[in-house]
Amino acid sequence: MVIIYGSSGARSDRVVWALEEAECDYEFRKLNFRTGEHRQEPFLSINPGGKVPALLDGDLTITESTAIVSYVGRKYSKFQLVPEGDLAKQAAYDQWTSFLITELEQPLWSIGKHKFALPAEWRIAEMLNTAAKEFAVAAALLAGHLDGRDFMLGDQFTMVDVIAADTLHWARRFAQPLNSDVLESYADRMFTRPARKRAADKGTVSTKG
Ligand SMILES: N[C@@H](CCC(=O)N[C@@H](CS)C(=O)NCC(=O)O)C(=O)O
Repeated sequence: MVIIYGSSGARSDRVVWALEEAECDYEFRKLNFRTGEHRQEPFLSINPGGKVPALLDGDLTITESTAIVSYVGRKYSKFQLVPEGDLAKQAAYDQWTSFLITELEQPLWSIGKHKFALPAEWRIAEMLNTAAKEFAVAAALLAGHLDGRDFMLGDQFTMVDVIAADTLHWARRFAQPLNSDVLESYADRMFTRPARKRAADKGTVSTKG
């Protein structure tokens, strides 16, 4: 059984959702951020960066949420949650994964950090407008891509949908407008998937938003 270290509302949400999509047995180990459990041993020996998610699968330790989500999809390949064989589809999967973490999540996380996550004395209010503009540009691009498509790669759900929808869920939680009916309805559709609901019922992921 795989072990996933995380905290509800953290990037471990996307991994738990991915594990549910893959119908993989897992044990969720919740770290208490308030007491700084993630910055102490034994967790630091698992991820010296002190961040979640981290996944243990036998002797293998993986960090970085998008890498873990893709690993889960590849390991449970019978569900075809990560493209195999078709080079163009693989490239599209990689392209959108990179876009989501570097173009969409990055300004959103800047907003989160400077609104509430960083210690108050580190926050820079002037960051917020710039990050909101950058987020709006990326969100508009994503909306253009999803217009007329059911899923990120067209007609088939893949793990890149987990990353996209989880990031849109963050935007909702941070009260960052999506300004797009396409994105709103896509996020709603993804969040009513049985696997995401199972994760929510287990209490390991955020349902706010
Ligand atoms: N790029 C990493 C980011 C991981 C990350 O920043 N995790 C946050 C929770 S969402 C964390 O553990 N923060 C604790 C801290 O920085 O002290 C990923 O995608 O997994």
